[in-house]
Amino acid sequence: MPVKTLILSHGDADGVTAAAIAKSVLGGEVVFTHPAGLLGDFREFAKGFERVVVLDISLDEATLHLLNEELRAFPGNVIYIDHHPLPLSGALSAPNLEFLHEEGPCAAELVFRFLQPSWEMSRVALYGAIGDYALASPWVKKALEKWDIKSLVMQAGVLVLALDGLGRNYQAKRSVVESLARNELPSKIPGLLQLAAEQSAAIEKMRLMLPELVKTTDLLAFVINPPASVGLAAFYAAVITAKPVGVSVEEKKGMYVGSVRTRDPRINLNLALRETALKVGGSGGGHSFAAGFRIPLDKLSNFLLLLEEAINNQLESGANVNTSLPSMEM
Ligand SMILES: [Mn+2]
Repeated sequence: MPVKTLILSHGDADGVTAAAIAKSVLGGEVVFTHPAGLLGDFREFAKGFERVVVLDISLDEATLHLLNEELRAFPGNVIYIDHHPLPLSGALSAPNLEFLHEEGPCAAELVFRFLQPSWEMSRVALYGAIGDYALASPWVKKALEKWDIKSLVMQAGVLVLALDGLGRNYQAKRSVVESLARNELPSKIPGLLQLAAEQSAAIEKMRLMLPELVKTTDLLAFVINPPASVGLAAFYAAVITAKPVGVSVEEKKGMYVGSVRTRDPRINLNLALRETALKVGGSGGGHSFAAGFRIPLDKLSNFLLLLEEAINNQLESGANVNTSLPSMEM
């Protein structure tokens, strides 16, 4: 009898590919979650499973201790694989928990290395690496030598853009995980090619509209409710205004949910967001060059002021030199 497995994973390309690789080895059901929702989703869905696998979910400062208690009380085993910087207050530990954490590689690469599926699945891990701009690892460099780069980049692009277009359509994302777990080409999965083309066009349209939508301060370029991906709105907002940091937010369920991007290796967005979001009653974090946050709607201007101040402090102290800035060229 296979171990009854629940996979709790992030809904972006890295999370979806990580889930597909895990599913190809362990089987199981997939539920998508996010840092602030993990505790609630674990409580809601883990019951009745013998093993829970958590993938690509940044540990949330505010709920860390409650989550740890929840994992300890779970009668089965937990595998937690992630690559986001750890909270300042520590990590998880429990006798029934395997906690695999490494910064630098994407989560899909870590899952591949940990679970050792057939080599064929390395292609799926590479889609995740491209989605997360995590191409600098030794494993990725070796794996890239064994796949034709043209098809690989095309397939990764189709997958990443289509997943972006699917948004919160989790049912469709679960069926993408099924197909990827069988290593089917993204362009052969019904609907993805068209969705990717539409998403690409929407991003291009947004990029061309950004000069009218973007506002700036000394260090920040920001966009409220962009017509396409908040991550790319933040990225292009910084690029077109030549500001070190781009911020974009959209309203979701009475909160502002946002993305922040930088190309400046002296800036650590994870640290800046973890402290500033908390100060306005929200939560935030991620990677040093790409991170996210959720804050109450009425706190946006306050939050932007605090963020500006935090970034300014980092630039002046020069303490957070980040040498692993990934290539954004791909
Ligand atoms: Mn990731």
